[in-house]
Amino acid sequence: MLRLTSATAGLVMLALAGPGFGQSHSHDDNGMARTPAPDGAMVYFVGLEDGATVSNPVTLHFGARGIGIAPAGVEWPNTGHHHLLINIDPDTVDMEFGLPADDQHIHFGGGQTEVTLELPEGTHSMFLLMGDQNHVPHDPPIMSTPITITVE
Ligand SMILES: [Cu+2]
Repeated sequence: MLRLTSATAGLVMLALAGPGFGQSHSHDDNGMARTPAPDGAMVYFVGLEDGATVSNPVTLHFGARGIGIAPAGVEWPNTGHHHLLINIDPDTVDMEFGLPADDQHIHFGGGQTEVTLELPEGTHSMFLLMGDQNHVPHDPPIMSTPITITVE
């Protein structure tokens, strides 16, 4: 289990309650039109290298290039908001629909660009994935290189 620090939990709660979240999707329908990714857009962890060893609390900083940050529910061109996926295989993410929200799929629907987490000791993989105003990944998805960090 992950535990958000109290300072960030409120922000995450806001993100979960934000507009556009909670729409149920059926794989029987055609999904919603995906937002095209701006050319060259990318997201990345700032100042954190693959294989790093860190200690709690762990603060992660999210970088974006070639795309702006906007809150969820706001339709502005060439923008999106960050999602942090922890211990998720990127190949298993359904890019056609809004991302789930749970301990392993953390939304930053307020436009936040950092989070402080208490992570269990051990090794964790993680990556960033941008979502549009409806929490749906862009087309093509704007995803960071996955990294693995060890918390001790
Ligand atoms: Cu989202």
